[in-house]
Amino acid sequence: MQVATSSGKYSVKHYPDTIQSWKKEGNYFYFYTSATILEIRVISDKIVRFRYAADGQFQRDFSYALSEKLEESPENFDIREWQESFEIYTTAIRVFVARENLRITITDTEGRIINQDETGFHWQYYLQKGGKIVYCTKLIQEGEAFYGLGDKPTDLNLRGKRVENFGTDAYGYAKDTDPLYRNIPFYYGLHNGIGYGIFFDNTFRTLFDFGSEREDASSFWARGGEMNYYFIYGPELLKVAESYARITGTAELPPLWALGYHQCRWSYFPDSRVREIGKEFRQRGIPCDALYLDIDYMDGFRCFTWSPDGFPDPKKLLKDLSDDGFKTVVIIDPGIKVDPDYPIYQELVQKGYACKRADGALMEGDVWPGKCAFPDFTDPKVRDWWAGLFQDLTAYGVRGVWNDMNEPAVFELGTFPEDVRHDYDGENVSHRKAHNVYGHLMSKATAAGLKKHLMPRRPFVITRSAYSGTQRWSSVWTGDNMSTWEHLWLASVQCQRLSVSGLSFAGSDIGGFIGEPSGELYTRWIQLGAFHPLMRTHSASNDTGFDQEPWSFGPEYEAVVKSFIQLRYRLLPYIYTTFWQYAAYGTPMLRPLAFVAQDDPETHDLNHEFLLGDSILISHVSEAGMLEKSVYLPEGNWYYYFNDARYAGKQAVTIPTPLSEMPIFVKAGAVVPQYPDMEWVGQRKVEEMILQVYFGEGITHSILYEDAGDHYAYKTGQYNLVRFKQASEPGLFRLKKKFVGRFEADYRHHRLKIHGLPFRPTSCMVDGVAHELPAEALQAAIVEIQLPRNFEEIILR
Ligand code: MIG
Repeated sequence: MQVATSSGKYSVKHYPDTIQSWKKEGNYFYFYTSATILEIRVISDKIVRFRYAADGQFQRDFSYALSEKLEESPENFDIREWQESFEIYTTAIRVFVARENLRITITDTEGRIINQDETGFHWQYYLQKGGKIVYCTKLIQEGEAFYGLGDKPTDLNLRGKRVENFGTDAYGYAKDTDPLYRNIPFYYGLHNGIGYGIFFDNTFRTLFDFGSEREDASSFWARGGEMNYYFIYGPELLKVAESYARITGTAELPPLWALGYHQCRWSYFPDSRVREIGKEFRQRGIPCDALYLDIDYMDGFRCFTWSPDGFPDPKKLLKDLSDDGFKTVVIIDPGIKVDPDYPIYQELVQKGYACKRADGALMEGDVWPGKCAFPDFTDPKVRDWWAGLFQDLTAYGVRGVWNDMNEPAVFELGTFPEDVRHDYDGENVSHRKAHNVYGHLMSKATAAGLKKHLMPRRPFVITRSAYSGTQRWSSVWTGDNMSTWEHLWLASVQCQRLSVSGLSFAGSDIGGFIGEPSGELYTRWIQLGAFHPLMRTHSASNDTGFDQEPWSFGPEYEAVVKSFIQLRYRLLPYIYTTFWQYAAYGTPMLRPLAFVAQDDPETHDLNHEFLLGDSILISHVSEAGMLEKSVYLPEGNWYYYFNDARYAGKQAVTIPTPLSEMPIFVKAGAVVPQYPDMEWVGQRKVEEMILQVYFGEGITHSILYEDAGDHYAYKTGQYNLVRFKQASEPGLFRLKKKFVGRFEADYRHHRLKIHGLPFRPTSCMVDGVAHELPAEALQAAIVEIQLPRNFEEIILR
């Protein structure tokens, strides 16, 4: 790779020479070559960090990505010396460091190669900009597939591609556009059934090549900073995801309403239009929880103000909306209008909180408000100040904040020039180093402010730009997509990719942001969106007056759209449980099939099929006029959601796809908890928790997590974790239930709906006592039984 320098002589690559000495300090190992140092830190039996000082000294060990509580558990590790190498070993892996050139080979305890350097660590001087370009190059193993890296709009498997992280306002991006908004320098490798991950924690522009430059080599590099990566062994890909979350942190539980349906537009204006939209939802009985105000709600696009003409009485508006069950989310951009009469601008400049150019001039650039200055979110004082600004918004009743344009985007320039200075928590760096964390830190400050001022309510934040770790405080959406079938496909791969990149709480602008979808496209998109952790329609059809609401395409489409939004609400307990798994363990909510069945190579290149949570498989319809679809089912048995037909896995099956259906399958043995119909979260007390139970032979575990859906009482034990175990056999259905926790749910009973019983039961025992049921109930296709909430076991035979 040649660097854009004026003279070729700068592009010489330097490689480490022989190890001359080494030392061990606790769980840190240091290897010294004549001019460079390699540090290896054992974090756990499966997580090891590599840091390479090409300068012969390490930089400040500081990261915006890391969870504050990165727990080390290095146990039973040590080092052995061999003639050719050093071997650091744990109970799960062996890391070999070649004496000759610091090349790394990592194997499992049986000696199977997990990951191996090709040329390994190397660097180039970057004379024009300063510092070094730092590289690491590895061998691609046979059949290796690569995943991860945030929002790249391309096939899930990145083999053969090169991608780049440099947050960009990618209005109307297309398939393969790169870079996009997010900067997630984390990828997975999968070969021979072995999965691992590499998190390259470097905030400069980073690049990753998976065999595009040279077929058998993968590389990652950064235009500055240090070679600093975490190696994570699985071997299960989902375990790698969980370890990545251990490093970069997990999300907090959102308010339950945030998992409902969101309606957005650029812009609903004025307030009367917002009220109309709200009324339409309620009159038509289409569930909806969140309404968004895009930039026009502000006074001349001044953040933290309200348009006196359009929104003269925001408090009243938000109160009325709230009485109708709507939570209001408002947009806040980073650009602060240069206006001497605008108090926030005055403070920003007087306090010295705005970003400055290298020579001290204010960093000014045009965005929506015209000329703007920009807070330096890399300064902790600025983040505190910013957090404080949310006091008034929350007092008006705002329940969520939407951070846009935070790549950061500037109209004439694209983004900030590289000379712009940033505090970077005391380090004082140029924009080259701070660019990829600007949106990450803006959303961090926003979330901190919202959390503080909404207390005891839970905040909801959605951001466009992100770095590794943003999941700790914000959700994301895929940005300015288009109303095309290709973009529907992209939305699916992007949300899956974000999910395995730590950012599960993601969605796309349903129907497409730019352009006008047909009723069919909108409907197919709603169907997919119903299974994305964040479900939001958004569009930019401001000038054309085109509407993009669930009822905009006529009654035939409206009916299907409504049925899928209703299904979303019925599934809320299941989706919330899946979110809890993500919040507790970092398990991705959307799981590409390669992550569910990594031993089955058929799954490695599947782009448009995924599991939401443990039991629901989705294969969305992504072409116009598609009347049937071939769906690959991984190992196990699967029920087609709409008719309970049962299919064996490890094969492709063809499913009819009338507009009213999309291939949805439920894993045999699963218990899927459901709510009764509701139009918004908190509309009324939940009277029963429905348990959709799918007969499956053998033992299957399912869970239900529940709490108040808001506030923090769950942190002190006010939650229930309900565990189901189905242990059925031919001629016998048996479901056991256990729970821990002390949350008092509103409902008193469960309604079991047992699907797919392969026999006609004649008796029903509940907790050891015969439970009388009318013969018709027992003989029905779906056996329906109401049981007290505290039942522990049911047996049908
Ligand atoms: O330059 O606020 O991605 O969702 O509606 C466009 C107006 C600015 C871009 C966001 C989009 C939002 C729009 N914004």
